[in-house]
Parts: sequence; C-alpha cells; structure tokens
Amino acid sequence: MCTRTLLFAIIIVFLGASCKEVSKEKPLSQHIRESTDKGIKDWGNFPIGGAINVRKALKDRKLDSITVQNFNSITSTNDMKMYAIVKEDSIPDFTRVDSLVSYTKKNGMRLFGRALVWHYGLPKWISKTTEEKGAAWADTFLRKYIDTVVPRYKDDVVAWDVVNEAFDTKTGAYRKTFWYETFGKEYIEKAFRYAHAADPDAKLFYNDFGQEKYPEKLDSIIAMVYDFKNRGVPIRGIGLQMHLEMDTPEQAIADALKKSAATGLLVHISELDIIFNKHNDENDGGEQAITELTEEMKLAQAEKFKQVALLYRKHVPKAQRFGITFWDFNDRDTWIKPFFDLKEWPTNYDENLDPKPAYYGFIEGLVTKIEN
Ligand code: 9MR
Repeated sequence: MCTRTLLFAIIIVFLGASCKEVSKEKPLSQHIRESTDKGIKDWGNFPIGGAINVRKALKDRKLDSITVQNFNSITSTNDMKMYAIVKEDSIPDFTRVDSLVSYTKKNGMRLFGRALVWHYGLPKWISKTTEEKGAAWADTFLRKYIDTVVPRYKDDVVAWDVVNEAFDTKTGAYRKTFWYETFGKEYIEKAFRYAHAADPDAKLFYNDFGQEKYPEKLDSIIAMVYDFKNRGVPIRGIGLQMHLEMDTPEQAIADALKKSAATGLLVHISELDIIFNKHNDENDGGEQAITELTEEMKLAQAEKFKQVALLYRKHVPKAQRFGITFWDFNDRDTWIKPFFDLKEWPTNYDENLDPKPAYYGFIEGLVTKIEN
C-alpha cells in the first residue's frame, strides 16, 4: 500500500470512529425526540395509561393515533361512572362501556374500571329512592349494581377503583357524602366486599386526590388501608390521582408515594396532570394567576413531569407499580379548563395535539438511570 493510500485509510478509520463517538454521545433528549416510532409506553417497564372518552377517540383520528401510540392501559374519563351507567332509573346502559371494551381489545390495551362508588354526580333517583325506602334499599341497590357491572366485564377489566374520594380535603375526616350519611364509613368496606365477591380476581383499588397536598388526608387513607389489610377487607391497590401544581414540592410527592408503597399494595398514579395556576379544592374553582404559556414554563413543566416519573420509579418497588395514567393527556380536552374555569396547559400534548416538552420530559424520567 503506498503511503498516500495508507494515510487515506487512516483518515477514514479515524473519521468513522469519531462519528461513532458523536452518535454515542447524542443527548438523551435528542434520542427520544428522534424515536418517533415509539410512544410513552415503550420507554418504561410498567404500564402507561391514558384516560379517554371513547366516542372522541373513535371520531378523531389524531387523538386515536396518539392514544394507540402511547398507552397500554386505558381508563374511561366518565363512561364507567355510576351516573353514566344508571342515569335515569335502574336499567343499566352499557353501550358506551361495551364500545370502550372493544376499543381496548382491538388495541391490546389493559382496561382499568372506575369508579364503582363516587359521591360526585350521584344519580338523583338513587338518593330520592333511599329517602323514601331507607338504607336497606340503598344497600340492596349497591350490591346489585356491583353484581351487575363487575361480572359483566370480568374478562375485560383487570382492576377497579372501588371507591373514589371518600376523605375530606384538608382534615382527612370521612367526607360527608350520600354514602357516608346512609351507611357511615362502612360503605367503603361494603363496596370492596361486594366487588370481591363479584370478581375475586379483580384487583381492587381505593382512589383519591391530594395525598401529596394534604398530609392528614394521606394519613387517613393509609390508616384505612392498614385497617382493611388487618381485617381481611380485599383491597389490592391505592390510586393517587396526582392533579399536581407546578409548585407541589417533590418531597410531598415522594412522601405520598413512599407511604402508599409501604403498605405493600399496588400503587397507581391514576390521573396525572400538572397545572401552573391553582386548583381550589374546596369550591371546585380555580385561581387564575398565569394567563400565558411561555417557552420557559414549558421547560419547567417538562422537568416536573420528569421528576414525577423518577420519583415513582424511586419510591415504588417494581412489583407494586400498577402504572401511571395521564388524565385527558392533551391541553385541548383537559377537564381542568371547564371544571376549574381556568386557562391552563396541564398535559403532555398541546391544543393541536402535538407533543410538548412535557411529553419528552416524562419519557426522560422513565429512562434516566437511578439508584434504588
Ligand atoms: O374528567 C372528568 C370530567 O370530564 C367530568 O366532568 C368530572 C365529573 O364527572 O369528572 C372528571 O374526572 C374526575 C375523576 O373522575 C376523579 N378525579 C377528578 C376528576 C375531576 O373531578
């Protein structure tokens, strides 16, 4: 080989090696952005969920493709609530739930059922009939309702939120709802026992919001869980909705996750979103301080989503990770805007259904190496 050819060959090898160096050092965020064939579910080692309204997903191709790309677990935003199933009278309407079941089956997704008992939006006819006929009627109704709904989806629904939001914000006392006024706190236990009898294989969850915001509420929930475990009430998981605010301290999120995981139950972050303004949990209103979304805020939100994923991985042992579910998951459809009457951007996708920095930030939190 002449000297010139040798020199050329050395340069080529050198260039090749340095190119490899470059691609090796490609920043994680760039690697994630370039992996357009993947969705959030493909980066972690636990289920990633999305809460959907199936009618919207079936009509809107972009929403459908985002859903299929990112999630391997689905929660229904409203269609599985008692008020949607037995709206007017006791005749159950399963049309929407059935269509949700076909959607998740077609796409090979896990279906999470919710919520069997929730005070909010209780169909009026139920409280009215209870007033007329008494608590015994309500008990029979509750049992019959659970016995009708749960076995129907035995092969489709792996887990249920059995009771949602039974504790007061701030004080941690039992919330004085229709169910509480009718049965006392025993309604919670009743519902778990009825659900277990209806499908002994279903994993049964207690779900609530603000465990990271209201320590008394967190402690009441944890105390109830230990009491249930001691007395053999069939509870298998705790759901933390995690409707967070940008300034929710990471320590508070960690505490809620740690205490929940210490019970040994499955832990589900069940309704994740992160707002810039404030929820007002007392009167269902919001406190609007911020009206514009800046680039800087988008990056800060990305970092917050990343921290949530990291904290979940750090504090919830692998075997207890039921998953993380995003509520509505785009700034167009988010419940936050109408519910709290706020201008807001609490999710991973923007109003045009394009991924925000928050989308990539969360994925970084799924893949960044941690020690635990
Ligand atoms: O996102 C839901 C919204 O579309 C409904 O109007 C509202 C009332 O049913 O419920 C929203 O979802 C709630 C969830 O089921 C429980 N946690 C908080 C959410 C807001 O109440």
